[in-house]
Amino acid sequence: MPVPDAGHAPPAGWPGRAPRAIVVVPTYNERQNLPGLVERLMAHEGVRVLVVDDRSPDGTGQIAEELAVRFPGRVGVLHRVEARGYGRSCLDGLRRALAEPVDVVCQMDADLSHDPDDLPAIVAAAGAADMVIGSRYVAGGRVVNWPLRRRLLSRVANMYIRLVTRLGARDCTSGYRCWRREALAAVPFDEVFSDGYSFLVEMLFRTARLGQRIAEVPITFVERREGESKLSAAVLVESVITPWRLAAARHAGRRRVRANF
Ligand SMILES: Nc1nc2c(ncn2[C@@H]2O[C@H](COP(=O)(O)OP(=O)(O)OP(=O)(O)O)[C@@H](O)[C@H]2O)c(=O)[nH]1
Ligand SMILES: [Mg+2]
Repeated sequence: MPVPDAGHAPPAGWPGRAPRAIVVVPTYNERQNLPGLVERLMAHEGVRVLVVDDRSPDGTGQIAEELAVRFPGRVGVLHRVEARGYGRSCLDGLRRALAEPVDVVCQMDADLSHDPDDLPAIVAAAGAADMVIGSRYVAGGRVVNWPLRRRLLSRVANMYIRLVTRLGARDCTSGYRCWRREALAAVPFDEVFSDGYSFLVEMLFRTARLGQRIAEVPITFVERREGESKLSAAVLVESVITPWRLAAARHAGRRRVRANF
């Protein structure tokens, strides 16, 4: 039995009023990209930003503080002191974001691979879904400037994840996402085990597992122009193993041995 999801629902508006959104942005050495990203997000009404910085050696944390002064009440900064990690940073940021008076909680990368202009469509789609994925792999979605090797890796990774976990989403590894507040709050944060990028698969799995409606909205993903990639061997290994851990939990749940989810 596939993990339930609602397929690829079309964007739907929020009846009555514009939703209040917060965007969690994990950063590690993004000083060249962060100001431009935040400025473009600030152009959207009702949008706040929470930067989660992992003591970036290039001073991104300080730049984030300056942005918080420039956009009071709309930009916040979380300086992490624990071990560095994409997944842990997102988790800490999402948890903090839930304390804000918002209707939806989003996350996106700082390197401008995710277009801030795609945000309104993603947030709008959360009017009719519990979680929305900014997706490269639904009709209208695109990837720009990725070498063939990288394209293949991403495609194969998604096939692998879908096969092992039975998730229905086309783009399980996109870091551009949005949850309705209640849907995100229902995820048991304390049980999340991923440190690196497999956090994305784990959160999607846990959300789907709760029976939440998941939609995908097409995005154009553009390869970063500034700064460096942080992919490590440990993070890659974790990405290969995580789908099996999730699948095992699914089977255990079915046999009612021990439901972790
Ligand atoms: N806080 C925090 N952020 C991180 C960490 N690693 C990556 N990030 C951020 O997470 C986002 C995605 O990381 P990227 O390095 O762009 O990963 P990627 O898109 O797979 O790789 P690229 O092709 O280089 O863009 C970016 O905003 C990074 O700055 C980390 O350990 N801690
Ligand atoms: Mg990137």
